[in-house]
Amino acid sequence: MSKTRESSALAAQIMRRSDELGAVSEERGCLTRTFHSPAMQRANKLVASWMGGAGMDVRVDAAFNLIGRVPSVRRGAKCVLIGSHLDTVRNAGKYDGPLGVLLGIAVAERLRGTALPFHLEVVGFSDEEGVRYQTTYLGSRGMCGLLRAADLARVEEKGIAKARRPVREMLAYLEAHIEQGPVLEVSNRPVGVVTAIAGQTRIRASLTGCAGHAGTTPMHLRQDALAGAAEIVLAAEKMGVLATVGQLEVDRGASNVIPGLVRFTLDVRDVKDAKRRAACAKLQRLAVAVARKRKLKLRWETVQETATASMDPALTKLLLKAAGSRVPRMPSGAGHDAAVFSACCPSAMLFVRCKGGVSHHPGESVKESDVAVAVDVLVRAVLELAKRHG
Ligand code: HGY
Ligand code: MN
Ligand code: MN
Repeated sequence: MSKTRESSALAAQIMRRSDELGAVSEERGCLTRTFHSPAMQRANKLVASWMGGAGMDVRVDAAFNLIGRVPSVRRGAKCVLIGSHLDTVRNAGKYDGPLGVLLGIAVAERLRGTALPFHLEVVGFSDEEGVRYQTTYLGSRGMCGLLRAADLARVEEKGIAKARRPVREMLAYLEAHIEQGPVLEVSNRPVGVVTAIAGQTRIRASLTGCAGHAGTTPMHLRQDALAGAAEIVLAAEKMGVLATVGQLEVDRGASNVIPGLVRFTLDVRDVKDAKRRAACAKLQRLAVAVARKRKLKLRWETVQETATASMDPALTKLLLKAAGSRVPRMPSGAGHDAAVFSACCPSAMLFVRCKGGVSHHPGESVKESDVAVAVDVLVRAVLELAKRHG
């Protein structure tokens, strides 16, 4: 079968598998898979069967990352990893994460029988989204030995730090992922190459006022926690960075009760770390002022901070060559496990066009022909790496 025909067949298989995997959820009627949930364990089992079918040795590490490996015959061989995540946000699309893992398996299938001078590993990370504990990258940071005591204090699964493996054995990390933005669609290109991954700060906050009767408490005597939070939410829009309050809940709220306690999250992003940090500090000062004015108690906790991560220039150039140099190069506003690996080994990312740039939404979709292009690009990149390290 010709190479492109083979890639088209593999792309069709990836689309079928995306549908099957997309049905593995912990919520009825929508796709949600969070760290170490029964649904994640079912997803690992399903993807493990596909890795096994591609002739890979399969294991799950102590951080519940799923790892498929095509061993090299070379003594002391290092490892090229192709990875992405298998966990999802709530009410997710089926390609954010899994597409990169399925593409990795397709590369292993395409290169079956090819002697490589390095082990080829495909990894499905267990927690990139950080939905369960608000800490992202538990899987990839566990593998790279970058978990902090604060992370372990927050999780039930204390053994995840044992997933650590020597980074010196990692030759390169490649990640393919839907773009989750409009650039490739606007430039009518199937794939693009990532230059850098924007830094992000995740904050958990709460405001405590005083619950009270909606019908008898005069407005000027209220300590309304939700009204205070609303001031902060609107201020976040004016910080000049990407700022999102994705979760906000009134503790035991009721329509006729003045909100006494509100918990909310803040997600702040910018490719310029100093700008992001300054925006977070300004927002915190504003929140303190709002709390003082309204006689509320503020709790403000930075749960997670990841600096902007540049992709490796040489590996990115190799990926560009494999993709054909006319492909767009762009930063990623979304976080990816490649941001973690960039601290450990040369890392590069391939973006795949997605319809309307829609993501973190069930409407996420990709074209099969673009997936076939991505298979070809990744295969060429791995073969080029093999030539250079042969
Ligand atoms: O939030 C993000 O950027 C990614 O989807 N975890
Ligand atoms: Mn995501
Ligand atoms: Mn993702």
